[in-house]
Amino acid sequence: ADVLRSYVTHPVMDHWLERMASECGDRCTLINIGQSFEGREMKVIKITSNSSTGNKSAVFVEGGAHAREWISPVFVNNLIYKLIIEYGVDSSVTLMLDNYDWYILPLVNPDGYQYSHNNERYWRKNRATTIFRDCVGVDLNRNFPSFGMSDPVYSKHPCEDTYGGPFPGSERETKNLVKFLLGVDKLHVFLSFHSYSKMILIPWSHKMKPTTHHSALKTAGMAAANAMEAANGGKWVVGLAGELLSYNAAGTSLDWAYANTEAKFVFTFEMPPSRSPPGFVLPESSIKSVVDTTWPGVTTLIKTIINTP
Ligand code: 0X9
Ligand code: ZN
Repeated sequence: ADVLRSYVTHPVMDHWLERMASECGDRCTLINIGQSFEGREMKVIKITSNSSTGNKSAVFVEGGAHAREWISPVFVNNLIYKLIIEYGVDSSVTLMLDNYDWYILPLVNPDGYQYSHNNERYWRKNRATTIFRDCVGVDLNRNFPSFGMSDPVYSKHPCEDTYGGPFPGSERETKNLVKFLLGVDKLHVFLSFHSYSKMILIPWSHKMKPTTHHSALKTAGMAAANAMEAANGGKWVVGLAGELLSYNAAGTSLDWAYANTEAKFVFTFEMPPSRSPPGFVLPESSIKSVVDTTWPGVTTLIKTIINTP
């Protein structure tokens, strides 16, 4: 299959992932982690190296938690493509795969993603029904069963865009991902791709306080930001999620992964552009340059983290 350079619908993206996995052969496995509210399969692709001796640490990558942030899944698919095609060709890819097994979920929210194609371009949440007939959807990035949920830093109202759900971890998509991640051995790195802002966010997200890993996270994030700037990606900023975005958010996958898995290198990339317009509606003609300028951020981040306990 060819690299994705357009904003495709869910069925097309799903087919693309299936083809990539089969063309990849022994180095790849597709893992169905469960179905979304509307019954779409959530598929994680596991990518390894030939020289795999087993027992490597793992990197997990998620995209498409928010339906309208289309650059996220397309970037994650480009990441998958590079890890498959450029192993043994590109030295960064080879290093990243020789040191880690990669688990990648391009679409955390397949129902919302398809709805943003068919119905409402600015849709954010999933498509679960709520107690209000006219208000659909839970913000999956407020639904992770992490602490800080008692603070009023997510919406309890089903009609709002940041509705956290009836209770933490209520959503099928969240449950599937939580269950899967708790089963990943030696998870070391957790990367979440969102848009937009050109920021690298580090925890905590539910309060403006640093974690005990703050300086290591900040150092790695700064290295990534510098690499993206050097690749003509312009200025990226790195820091506490709540501080940079000026609001706290509970129930994010970032906080949950940090608090509940072995992974302490947890980052949310708020991808380009830096402002609106175009905001979430980044033209397709920008995909290639965004991929090319963001990719060095990922490779540099991983290289900085490798061998850091
Ligand atoms: O609000 C979110 O879920 C994320 N931003 S987005 O524009 N992609 O929706 C970021 C959450 C990060 N945490 C905090 N802002 N505290
Ligand atoms: Zn988002």
